[in-house]
Amino acid sequence: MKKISLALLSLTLVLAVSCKKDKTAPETEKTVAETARKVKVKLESKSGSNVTGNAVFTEEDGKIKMTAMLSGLESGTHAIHIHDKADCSSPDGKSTGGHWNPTGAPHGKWGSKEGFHKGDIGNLQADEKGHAMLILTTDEWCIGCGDKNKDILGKGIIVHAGTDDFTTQPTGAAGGRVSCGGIIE
Ligand SMILES: [Cu+2]
Repeated sequence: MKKISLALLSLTLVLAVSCKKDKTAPETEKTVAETARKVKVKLESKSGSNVTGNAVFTEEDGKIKMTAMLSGLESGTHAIHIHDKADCSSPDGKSTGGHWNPTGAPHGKWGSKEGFHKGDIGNLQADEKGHAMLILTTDEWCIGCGDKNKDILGKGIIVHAGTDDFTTQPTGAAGGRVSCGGIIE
């Protein structure tokens, strides 16, 4: 009798555990999908240019991947930065303020030992058709984590007419602002 009830008990336990597994598995997957954040930013032309495009930020393995695609550029090298505000209302894009620089670092090349702004993405290359694409993956940013040194929400993307020289303070002497997009969910 003891043996039978023990066997029954273990069978019940096995059933209970497998039932629980079946129930929780899909819920776990749902949670992961809901926390992986993604923001798509539309860039509008500024300063009389025809430069438009988009930038997509996605969270992957604790890092943020940015994919920016632009068209309507003059062929050559153009600076791209994250500026302080998501406000693209002014015709020259200056409503976004200066570079996003929460850590008070000097302007520089992304990853530089001497320091760089959190918004110092760098330069992109436009081909003869005026198209440019740039991919950056970093753990220096987050989407909506609330850490003021990392959170890109509420900031703005600016593409410039000229090239970032990585040395002129605090702008990189990149010229006018030809495209703008607010990083807003
Ligand atoms: Cu800039």
